[in-house]
Amino acid sequence: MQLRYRIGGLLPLVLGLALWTGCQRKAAPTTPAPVQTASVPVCHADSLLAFVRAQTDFGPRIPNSNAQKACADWLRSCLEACGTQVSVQEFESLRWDKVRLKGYNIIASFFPEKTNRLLLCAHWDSRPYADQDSDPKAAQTPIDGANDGASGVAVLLEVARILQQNTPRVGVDIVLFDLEDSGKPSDRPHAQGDEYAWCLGSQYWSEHLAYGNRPMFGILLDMVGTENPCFVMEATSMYYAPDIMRKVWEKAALAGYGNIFQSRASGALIDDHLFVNKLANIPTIDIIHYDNRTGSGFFPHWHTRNDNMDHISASTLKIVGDVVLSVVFGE
Ligand code: AHN
Ligand code: ZN
Repeated sequence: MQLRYRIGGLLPLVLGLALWTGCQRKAAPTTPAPVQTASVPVCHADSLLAFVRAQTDFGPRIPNSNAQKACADWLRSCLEACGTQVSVQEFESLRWDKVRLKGYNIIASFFPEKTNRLLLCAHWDSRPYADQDSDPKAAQTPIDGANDGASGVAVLLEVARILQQNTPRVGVDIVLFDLEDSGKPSDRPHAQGDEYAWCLGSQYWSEHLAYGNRPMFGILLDMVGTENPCFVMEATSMYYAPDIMRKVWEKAALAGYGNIFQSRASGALIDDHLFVNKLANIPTIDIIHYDNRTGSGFFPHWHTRNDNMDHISASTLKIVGDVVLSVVFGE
């Protein structure tokens, strides 16, 4: 009785399994082959860290300084070593107080013959004033800008190194903007048009863009290297390039970084992407550490003397770099 019961219980299961495997076998020829995803190269954490340190070792890369010129030369040769054409766009702009600043935008064009192209950009200058420092006496001190400046550039130098060995279907323009961070110090009275005192390099680049193979879209990296990163769907990016934002955030989520690339919205920021969108008409998003639940909204050491190498995280840099590579090699 007990035995018959057991057999009776097993039989449908065995039959069911046979039918199921049979179905599987029959269905196989008509099932489309899985989509072949091109293999995507990844960043090296050590290399990323070394690229940040190499920049901060010059000291603050502030306008009209020796460090600025030395770092510009180094960035140029670093990109040239990746086997591509590099040009340096020299220009002059007026600071908020009408002081004349010399600037150097550094432009590397990978696979210039390709018509479908992407723009990857970051600012390489550092802020001349630690005007958010807890010590007001530091307000005149220039900062290292390890996160605010060097982090985004480090990711792009690593992408450049990888582009030397791996060829995506699209061409890539890497543009390192100068004079992003010379905006008015926070203790000065606010005036209309102050936003134009920021992002002088991207304004110049966008206004002097030669017609060629224009990038289809752009990604700006800013403050992408601290511990506990938080990237949100920033409103200027969502206004000009919502599809790009969703595309990049989807790639990040697929890679398991949905907790870092959050689907929350933020207010509109003034950053280089605003001018690239407005003046160059290239839909461009900003991957920027922004958490509107805390103080300034930016990372804790923003515009302070503590924005230095001590607070740089190799794993954050690698996460951002790998997401950028998944976009570049997914196009
Ligand atoms: C302003 O604070 C106006 N914009 C933030 C953009 C920025 C500053 N990125 C780096 N430093
Ligand atoms: Zn800044």
